[in-house]
Amino acid sequence: CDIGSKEKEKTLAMIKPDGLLGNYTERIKDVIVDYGFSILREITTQLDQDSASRFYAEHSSKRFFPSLIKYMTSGPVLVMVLEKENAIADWRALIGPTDAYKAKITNPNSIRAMCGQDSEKNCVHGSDSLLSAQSEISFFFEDVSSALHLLSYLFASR
Ligand code: RTP
Ligand code: MG
Repeated sequence: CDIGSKEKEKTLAMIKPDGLLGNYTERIKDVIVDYGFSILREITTQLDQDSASRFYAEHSSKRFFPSLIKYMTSGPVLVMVLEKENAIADWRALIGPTDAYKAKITNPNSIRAMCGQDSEKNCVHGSDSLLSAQSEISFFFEDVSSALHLLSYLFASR
């Protein structure tokens, strides 16, 4: 491979219910593509209590957890696997700080400044580490693709 070429990295991005309701999907996707990310996978789904609680399990003891689950289950979400060099950190930088109200002041060009409202309704999610990116991608995608893989393997070996 070329000297100086860097490994691509994958991250999980999500447009939360307020982002979909506010019709921000196309604007967010334009930003994603403008910044050089490839959208490898994409699914629109409705989280239920159980799946939202498992997805945000790290926050289960926080005061804001019940409200977070109510918010995340209030409508469909659009989940994407994004790929580029340094995708995890770059996507986190692009979405801006958790509190969208603060983002409008400190990071006015961020995605949360564009479509979020406050410390909860911040319209997008991004994985925060390599480990969480891997587990969040399998949470939504790998199970299906590995099941299909296994099926095609079983079928081919008949
Ligand atoms: P995310 O996981 O959704 O990308 O957000 P994040 O890393 O920036 O923030 P995190 O601390 O992981 O919080 C997860 C989500 O919980 C809601 N939240 N509400 N009311 C509050 O003080 C509060 N703090 C966090 C937000 O929706 C946040 O994105
Ligand atoms: Mg987080």
